[in-house]
Amino acid sequence: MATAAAHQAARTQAAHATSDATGTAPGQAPGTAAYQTAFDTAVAAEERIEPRDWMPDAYRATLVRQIAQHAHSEIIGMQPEANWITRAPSLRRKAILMAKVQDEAGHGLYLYSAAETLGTGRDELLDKLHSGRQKYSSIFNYPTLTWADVGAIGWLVDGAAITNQVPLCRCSYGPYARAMVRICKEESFHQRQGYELLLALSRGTEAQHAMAQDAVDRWWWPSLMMFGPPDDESSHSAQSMEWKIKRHSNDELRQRFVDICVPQAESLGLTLPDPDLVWNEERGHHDFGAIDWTEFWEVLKGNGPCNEQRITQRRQAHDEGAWVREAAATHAAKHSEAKHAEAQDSGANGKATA
Ligand code: FAQ
Repeated sequence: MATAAAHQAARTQAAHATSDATGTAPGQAPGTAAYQTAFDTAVAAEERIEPRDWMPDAYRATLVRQIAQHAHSEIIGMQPEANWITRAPSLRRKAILMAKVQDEAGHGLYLYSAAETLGTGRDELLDKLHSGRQKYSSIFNYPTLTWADVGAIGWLVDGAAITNQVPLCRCSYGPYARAMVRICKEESFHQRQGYELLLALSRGTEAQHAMAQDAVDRWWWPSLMMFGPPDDESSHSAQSMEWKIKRHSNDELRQRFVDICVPQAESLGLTLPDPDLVWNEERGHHDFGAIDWTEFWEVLKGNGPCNEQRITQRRQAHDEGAWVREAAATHAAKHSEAKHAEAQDSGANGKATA
């Protein structure tokens, strides 16, 4: 309550400053400084910034960048796993995988909607994705070579996503934080299905165990890269943490993920492909080997194994869906015309009887 009161006071001050043009720094619009104070107070007090609140332009731009990149990752991320739907080894596995891939589409929708609350439409964001002006997560530029890759994605990629995204449930921007609550619940199911799938393979025949190990060998390092560049090369972290968009640095979350995975790998009977992975008593964390950041930056530049395939397939899916978008828009226009006519009719009737 105390924090809400502080925020309210700052807002009142901002409103007052706007009306009498006080609290204005040189070069700022009247009242901007007071709005900035209200914003800073709200962020410091752990209050949520909502779509109609004033926010700095750079805060808005950072959110659009991150949320768009996140949304794009969800929909591009459908491709590697969808590759295995027709070849899932049983009806049960197929049903689970279909549900998971559909969930990813849903996550994309929540996130594009969150970006829309910042004044950036889905068409514009998709256009930027298709023309390479916006990114999606590096992880989805690797191929899914065997059925075990579906398990490795669930365990490691969804596991990394949860580690990164649970703190985003406390992001300072309300719509993004609320979208993340539901997404994280679903990601937990995804992570469990991957773990269970890998466990079945690991405890299966020798060939199945080898397939599971091979998948983990290939997905481990790219999963660590998902958390982004090391802190000293992360251009956005410091500002994003100050704004409480991000709550932890890239390296902190990466370390948390490694510490979570080590005992899970032991339970799975699989080995993480890092000879330098060792418990450090002093730090209370696992030390781990050097990440190949050259590979990460190359993937970001478009030179990963599947970059071209992923974006080509995405553009094709978008073009093939044009008729659905047109039909939906026509239906919505007819529906709104009918509603409008109905409202006019009842207005006219109301006047006639008055
Ligand atoms: N891939 O300054 P930072 C999922 C870029 S969802 C590509 O550290 P920031 C679910 C970054 O954009 C996975 N680019 O950046 C699923 C920036 O470039 P820019 C996606 C990356 O934003 C599972 C530059 O490097 N999750 O997996 C990556 O502070 C299975 C400098 O980096 C999210 O998007 C990367 N990995 O921190 C779906 C979570 N890392 O924009 C289907 C939300 C960094 O200046 C199947 N996002 N870059 O040109 C975040 O938490 C943050 O944006 C980070 C990056 C942590 C990813």
